[in-house]
Amino acid sequence: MYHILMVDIDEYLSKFEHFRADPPSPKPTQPANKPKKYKKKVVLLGDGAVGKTSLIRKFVHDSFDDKYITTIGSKVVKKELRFETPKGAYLLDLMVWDIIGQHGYRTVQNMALADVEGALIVCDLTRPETLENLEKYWIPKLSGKRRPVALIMLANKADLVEQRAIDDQALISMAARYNAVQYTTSAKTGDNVDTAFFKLGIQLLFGPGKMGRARVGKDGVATVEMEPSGAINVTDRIISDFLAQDAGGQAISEDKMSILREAFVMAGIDLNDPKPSTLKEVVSNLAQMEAYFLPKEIVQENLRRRKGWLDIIL
Ligand code: G3D
Ligand code: MG
Repeated sequence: MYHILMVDIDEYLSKFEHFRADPPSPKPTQPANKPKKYKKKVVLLGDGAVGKTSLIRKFVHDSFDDKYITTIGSKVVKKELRFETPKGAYLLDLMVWDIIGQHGYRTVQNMALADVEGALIVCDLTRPETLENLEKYWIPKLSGKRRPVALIMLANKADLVEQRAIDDQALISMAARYNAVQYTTSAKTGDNVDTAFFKLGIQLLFGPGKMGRARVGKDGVATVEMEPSGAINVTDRIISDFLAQDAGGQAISEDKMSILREAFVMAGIDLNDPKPSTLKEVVSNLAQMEAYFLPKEIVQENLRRRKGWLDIIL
């Protein structure tokens, strides 16, 4: 049994609006080859009792036992997500970390946060202080990371309509400040729970770009169908990914803009009609330039991630 979920169209690259042209027309679906496999670590963050464990339990459809969290502070559960794209299938092993939400468990929390690539930050719609604490306590824990972390913000317990104490505007402006996609969810009814996890999966695999409809299986492996993403879309992602790199204060954004310009000029790219082959050159130019201000392993990882995006259109 399938039901249709809309994965929303991001506004995130509106700051690069001048790079946009008409979206590319969809390519015909090709027979699926061997799925490409990825493994990513994500974490749920938020105050105690906002519903982190319940959200995970709902998503993985199992009796997620949180006694490990109360004893050792964290627990990890794996869920395999399947994405069908016009370029074939992707399998994503999402390693979901649940942690103790009590402030002060710094060591445990920081262990769970090492190497994390995505986060669902959760507040409780009935308690405004849980939203404030995202900004005060939880988001700062992620901002020290060298690479950008995909961020989804969940306002949970949407079913408790009467007790709701946070308005939409507060949610929207918080999400906008941190470039996060935002959903109101209910771990009780399941509202938006799958959508949010799949959205995070899509961002981890393909960047925070424009994606299409998703079909999520109720049982077994879930499937998401996406519109093919065009070269412009991938260019968008590469640009924003490069700009989001934390250069340790060594490269101010003006420097970054000129590096970017140089990488594009060297490749001879036409931004109105970027060709995948020239984009490939841009990606390798950027890696060479990043080598001057980023650690080697980050440069390699950036290269691998951006090549992954190119894979979809090559
Ligand atoms: P945490 O892991 O963030 O600490 P939990 O939070 O998942 O343990 O949830 C804390 C309490 O909130 C639980 O109640 C849980 O059932 C409830 N809860 C979680 N999500 C929702 C939701 O979306 N709606 C409603 N109505 N309740 C929710 P108990 O009473 O079991 O402690
Ligand atoms: Mg918990």
